[in-house]
Amino acid sequence: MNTADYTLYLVTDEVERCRYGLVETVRRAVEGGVSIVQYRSERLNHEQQREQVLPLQSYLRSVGVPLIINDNVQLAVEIDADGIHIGQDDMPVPEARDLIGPHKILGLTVTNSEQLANVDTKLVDYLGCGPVFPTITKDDAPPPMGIEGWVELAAKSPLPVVAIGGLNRERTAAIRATGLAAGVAVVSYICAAENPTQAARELL
Ligand code: TZP
Repeated sequence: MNTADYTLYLVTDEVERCRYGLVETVRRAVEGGVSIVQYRSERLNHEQQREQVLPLQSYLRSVGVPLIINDNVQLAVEIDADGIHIGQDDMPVPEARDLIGPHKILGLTVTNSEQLANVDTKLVDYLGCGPVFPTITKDDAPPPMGIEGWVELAAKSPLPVVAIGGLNRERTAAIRATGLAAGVAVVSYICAAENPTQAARELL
């Protein structure tokens, strides 16, 4: 299994919703303690994503923070990212693992027990579980599972679980208090924050 520090997992928003642009917002957040970053764009095409992610990758390499690419497995391979995160409707896990090789991090989104039961623990490194709370960031997100729903899934998980969806300071504290989270993942709480460094600190 490949491992990473998932404690504070920043998923990037579209650049126009990153208050200080992509790299500067991430830089400020890393200063506040972000331990891993996922590059995510639902709007840009492959070339645009590549152009946008390269400077981010070069910054993250300089500070030793891993870069995960959302969905676009091909891009992750091309730029030699540290890993990928895929959803249930994206590329099948075995195909994604074949493409990235055995040493990269592979994260999978799980939203219910049936999906959890079907996870191939030999191929997947961690699970993203959510949305825990309502989110305005992901248009096609399923209904929120609440803390109880999240605990039910996380308690059964054979892999490290990262909580996502509508997380702020109080909700993150509640998730961490369960003792079941390998980490918490946020988009808007950090990307839209006036002070991303402070926002990140609040989630630790
Ligand atoms: N997957 C489930 S919820 C979500 C993703 C990518 C978005 C979370 O964004 P926010 O702004 O932290 O609620």
